[in-house]
Amino acid sequence: MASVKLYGYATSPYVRKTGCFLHYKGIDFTHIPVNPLEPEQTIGHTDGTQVPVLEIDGKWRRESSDHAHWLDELFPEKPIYPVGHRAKIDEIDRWISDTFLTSIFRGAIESDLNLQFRYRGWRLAALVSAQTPLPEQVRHQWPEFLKQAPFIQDMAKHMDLTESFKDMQMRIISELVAHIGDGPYMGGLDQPTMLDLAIFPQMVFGYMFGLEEHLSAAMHPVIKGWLKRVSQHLPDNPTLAADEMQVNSLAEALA
Ligand SMILES: N[C@@H](CCC(=O)N[C@@H](CS)C(=O)NCC(=O)O)C(=O)O
Repeated sequence: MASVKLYGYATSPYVRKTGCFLHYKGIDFTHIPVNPLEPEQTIGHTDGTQVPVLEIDGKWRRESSDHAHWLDELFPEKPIYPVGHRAKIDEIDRWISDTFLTSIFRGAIESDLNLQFRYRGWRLAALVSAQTPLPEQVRHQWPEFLKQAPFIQDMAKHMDLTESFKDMQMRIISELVAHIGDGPYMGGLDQPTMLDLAIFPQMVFGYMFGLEEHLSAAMHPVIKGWLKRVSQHLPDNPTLAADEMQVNSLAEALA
């Protein structure tokens, strides 16, 4: 049996995305939590700090979308990048990478470190600390760390910050609804693909792990129906965050 390791912290949307590829395909893997302040302890062999890193039988790769392609090459069952739909998948995947996933960081880019942002940052620090314990002082300063993180500042350079945060969120939700269309899965496909598995964990993470009080995405009937369908292909906690940190049940929110 292949040795499959996924290195990363569960607060990274990209790590959750690769985690869902593995869960969906039913591949047995080990999640190796990475301490974001001391990544060299776990991913020093990559000579870098970026996660997720997927390692299969000693070979490793970065870049979450490439992970989907690589996994299908090595484990063809339950394809998530099916031949025959690749042009459509590539197109929507560009939207996911350039627009949807980067939008998750907009709050860190624009927030003025108000109390709401600090609570969010502290909760994220607690989620990281559950898997790679962080000193109390570091947890306390997590909101500041988030704002200063070079990779987040780099993302800001590629965002249209003239569009308000609220307008951006509304636009992205309507674009997501259009990509789901009549479903059952994104792009009108009959089975989940890397597209659904990239978005799903991001939509549920905040609610399941105490960053949001309500599963706001489920207020839209199209998104709620799609969340229900995708959830049936994944474990109860597909996010890689520690089970003991879960505060809300997804199944109840989707009932
Ligand atoms: N395009 C990459 C983005 C990965 C990424 O931005 N990861 C962040 C965590 S959310 C990271 O590792 N940042 C630290 C760094 O780049 O040093 C992918 O899809 O895997």
